[in-house]
Amino acid sequence: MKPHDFLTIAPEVHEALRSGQPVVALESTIVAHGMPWPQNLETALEVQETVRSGGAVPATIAVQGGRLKVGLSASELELLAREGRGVGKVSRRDISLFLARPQLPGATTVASTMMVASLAGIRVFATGGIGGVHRGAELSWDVSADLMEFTRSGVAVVSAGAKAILDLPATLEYLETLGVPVLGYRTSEFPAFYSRSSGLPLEWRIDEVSELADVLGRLWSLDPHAGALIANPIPEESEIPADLIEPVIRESIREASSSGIRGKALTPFLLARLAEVTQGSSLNANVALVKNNARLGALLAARLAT
Ligand code: PSU
Ligand code: MN
Repeated sequence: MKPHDFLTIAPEVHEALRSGQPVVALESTIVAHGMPWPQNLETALEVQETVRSGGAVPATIAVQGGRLKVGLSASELELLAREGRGVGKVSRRDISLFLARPQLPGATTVASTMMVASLAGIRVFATGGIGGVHRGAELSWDVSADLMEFTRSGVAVVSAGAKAILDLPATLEYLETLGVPVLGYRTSEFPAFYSRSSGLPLEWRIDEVSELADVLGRLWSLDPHAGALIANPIPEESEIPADLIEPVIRESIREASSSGIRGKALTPFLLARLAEVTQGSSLNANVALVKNNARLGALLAARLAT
C-alpha cells in the first residue's frame, strides 16, 4: 500500500509495517492536554516502552510541521509534552487546517489518531479512555467526535471504557446506534475508567487475545472501515472506587459549567481538576490504565500479525 502523501512515518514504524510486524498507534492529546508536565512525558515514554516489551513497535501520532507524523522521536514527544496547552488539540475536523499551517504543532485526539493510523495501515491503537457523550449532552449536544470515528477508520481501540466524567450509559447507547462492537476484555461490565465497574453490563466478554483477533479479522473482512472498542478495565491495584471519585467528578463539572468551560476545553479542564482535588491519585490511575491498555494493545497487534 502506498502511504498517503501527508504522512511522515518514522523509519522503525515504516519497516515494521512493510514487513508485517506488529505496530500499536498511540495518541498525543493525552500527552499535551490530558496530563501535566512532566508526568505526561514520563508516561508517554513508559507507554512506548510497554508496547515494545509486548513485542510491538509504538507509533505515537501527532501533526507537526504540516505533516501527519506516525512515530515520534523522544525530542518530538518532549516538545508536545512541554508546550502542553500551547499545542493544538486536533480532532478529525481540524486536521486539514493544521496541515495548511505548518507552524502550529498539534496533538491528535482519539478520533484523529484513528484516522491517521488507518491511513498508515495500523489496525490497533491503545489509549486511556475514549471520549463520548458528555453529561448534560441532551442540552449541550457535546458528543465527542471519537464515537463517530469508529464508523470510519477500521481500527481497534483499546481503552479503559470511556472517561468517567462522561455519561456512560448514553455513550454505550450511542456506540450501539453507530453499530460499534464493544468487547469486554475479561470483564462483563463496561469499565468506568478510574474504576473497574460501572454497573453497565456488556453483551460480549472475551477472555483471550486470540479470540479478540479472530472477531476483528471477521469484522474487517465484512467492513474494512469498521472500528471496535476493546474495553479493558484498570488493574485492581490502581483503581479508584466509583463512590470516591464520583462526587469529585460532579463538583468539577459544576465548576466547569459555572466558569463557562465547554467544547474542546472541557475534557482537559476536568482531568486537570480531578488530578488537583485527588492530589494526583486520579493521575496515577490514569497512568496505570494507559500502560495496561498499551500492554493489551501490543499483545493484540502481535496476534493480528501472525
Ligand atoms: N484519554 C485519557 N486522557 C485524555 C484523552 C483520552 O486518558 O486526555 C483525550 C483523547 O484524546 C480523547 C479526548 O480523544 O480526550 C476527548 O476529548 P473530547 O471530549 O473533547 O472529544
Ligand atoms: Mn466535545
